[in-house]
Amino acid sequence: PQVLTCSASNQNMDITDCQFYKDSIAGLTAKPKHLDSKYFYDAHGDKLFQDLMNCDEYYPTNCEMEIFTNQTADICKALIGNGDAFDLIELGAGDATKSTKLLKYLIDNKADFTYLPIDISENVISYLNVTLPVTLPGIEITGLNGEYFDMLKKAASISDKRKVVMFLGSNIGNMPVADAEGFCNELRKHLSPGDMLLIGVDLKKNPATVLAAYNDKEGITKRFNLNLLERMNRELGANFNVNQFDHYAMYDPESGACKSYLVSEAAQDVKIGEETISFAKDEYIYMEISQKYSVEQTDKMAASTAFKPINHFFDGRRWFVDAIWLA
Ligand code: AVJ
Repeated sequence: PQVLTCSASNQNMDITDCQFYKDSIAGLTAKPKHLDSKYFYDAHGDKLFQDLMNCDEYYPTNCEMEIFTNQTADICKALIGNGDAFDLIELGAGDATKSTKLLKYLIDNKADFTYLPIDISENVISYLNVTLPVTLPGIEITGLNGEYFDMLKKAASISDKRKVVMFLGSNIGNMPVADAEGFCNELRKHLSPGDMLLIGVDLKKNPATVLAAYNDKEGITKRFNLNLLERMNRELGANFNVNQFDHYAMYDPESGACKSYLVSEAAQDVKIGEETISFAKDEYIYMEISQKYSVEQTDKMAASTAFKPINHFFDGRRWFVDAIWLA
């Protein structure tokens, strides 16, 4: 099914029925104020995230690219297993640059698989459906636009093949640890023994390195965060003045939590639909967590959610791990 947005193109939709609206109001009327980082990814946010991946300080993408470039065959052989047909499902595919490394190897080696990218961004899925058959001739692709578990159910309803799920780029980091564990538990319930998860996790490292990645000099991370306010202006008819908000990032090396906030530089009122949201000067909106783990923590998480970690692939600096978890 199509995912509805609340933009002007859906004039017939009552804004108060829109999930983005409901979540935004709930978050901005809560104490402390918060928003959900999954809404970062409209077309503008997708573009800003691409810029982020290309900026000097944002290392996770480069680490995972290095792993997929240097260890392509080992990773793919582990995923192929005995060679039976499988569904390769990617949660949060984005522009699929990293997975393309693996997809190309799988196609060149005649692996029998269908690629099912799942993404919350409608923009991303239509892009992949059009471009991947051109860059990867012979690929079988079914793009799924929606929430992860809804789309996993849909994937299971159209095929009963073995499932290999990819959850890359430390997307798992966008949940606090307890939620991440709940997520892996839920994911495991959608899988059967023999299915696999290839999970990319950003590891704890020098705190200055982590913080710099979420506080880049060019201010791309700031614009990436502010884009969510701008998206509310575009799609919900809100009237945020983004010049009145500053970005604040922090990293706590003990817990591994890296968090982003937007701080109101003045006392101000913002209208969203029928609601008025008041900000005190210096009041913050908690925008995003990017949780970092130790390898031991990821292994424990696998075990406590009924997975068995069977492979670990690291970059040269051991800043990032792509692990294979067997269901
Ligand atoms: C796409 C969720 C992996 O948390 O590192 C990048 C998003 N936020 N810079 C991350 C993000 C700020 C990114 N993930």
